[in-house]
Amino acid sequence: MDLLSLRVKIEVRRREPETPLQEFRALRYILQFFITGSAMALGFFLLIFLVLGSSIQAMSVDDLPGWMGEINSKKTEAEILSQKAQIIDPTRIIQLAWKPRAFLYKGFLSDKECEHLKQLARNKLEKSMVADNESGKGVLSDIRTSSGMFIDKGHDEVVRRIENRMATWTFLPEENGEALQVLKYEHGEKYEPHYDFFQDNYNIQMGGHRIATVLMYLSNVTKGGETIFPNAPDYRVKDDTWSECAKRGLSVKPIQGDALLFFSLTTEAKTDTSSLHGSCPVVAGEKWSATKWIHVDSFDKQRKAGGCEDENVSCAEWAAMGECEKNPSYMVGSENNPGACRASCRVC
Ligand SMILES: O=C(O)CCC(=O)C(=O)O
Repeated sequence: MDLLSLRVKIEVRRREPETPLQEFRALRYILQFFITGSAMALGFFLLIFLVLGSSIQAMSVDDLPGWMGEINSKKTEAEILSQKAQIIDPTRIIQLAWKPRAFLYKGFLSDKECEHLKQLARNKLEKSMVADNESGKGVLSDIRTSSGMFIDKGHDEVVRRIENRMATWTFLPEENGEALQVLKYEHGEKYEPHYDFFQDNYNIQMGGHRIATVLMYLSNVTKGGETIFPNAPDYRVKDDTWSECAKRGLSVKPIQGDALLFFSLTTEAKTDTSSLHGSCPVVAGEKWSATKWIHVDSFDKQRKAGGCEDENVSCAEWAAMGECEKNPSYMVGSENNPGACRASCRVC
């Protein structure tokens, strides 16, 4: 056989069609290649996903700057809590009435905060007093039969946080608030309807009238203990879950954690008689509440009667604009309640 015919024979052999077994093997290799490749790729992505997932879970919102719109990622727990304390959720606020202006904030305090305030008060409760209309001094009275005590402003971190939250909600500065009063009403105890604005010349000297009150409920009450506004209409049909007393006017059931904000002065800064309010007697269970009275002016800074100082850096400017004549109660005041710009108004 010459070389040429041998080559032709080899070529012919090479081009011989593959047997079905050979075709099957080739197909199997291709399939194996694809399946192994896809499984490896899938495994690789799964691994990446697991590693990333667990590290994201281990991070908090504070490890991901900007993740939830926050600005500073390195904060202490106290800072985070106080930042949260500032957050007011408008979806939890119910506008109850415009006369008086009254709003209910559902879940304003956490259960822990309620417990904390009750714990601070528990061993220090004394029979409540009311302000005497003549002298303004505290006196015992049948009008109010609860027991109470005061927690100093800024007493601890929790109290500071709550006071800060109240200032944010009411848009009224913390310095205008009195110390927090915690009250406990037992069976049959009540607070007859009264005004929070003053009718005496003594109390008004410190911070002027009380403009608003924040009343926080620290417990649930089985029956009774509702806060009532007898001069404000309430068109709801009240079933047997309400006490008889609560059926005479706008009333609010004490629910642990809820806070009631109402204003004792109108938007024209006049005393609002529709703000008459009280606490119905407790019929079953006991009622705990905490009250913050807020004044029109700073309660922390006590004015010295007869003193001759400007209390605001803008006094001279306001006086030059004629405010001493246009706004005498604030600028000049009276002997018992001196104004803020006596020096610039030249009345001392
Ligand atoms: O406890 C209440 O519902 C009313 C309390 C109150 O009237 C007050 O503290 O001024």
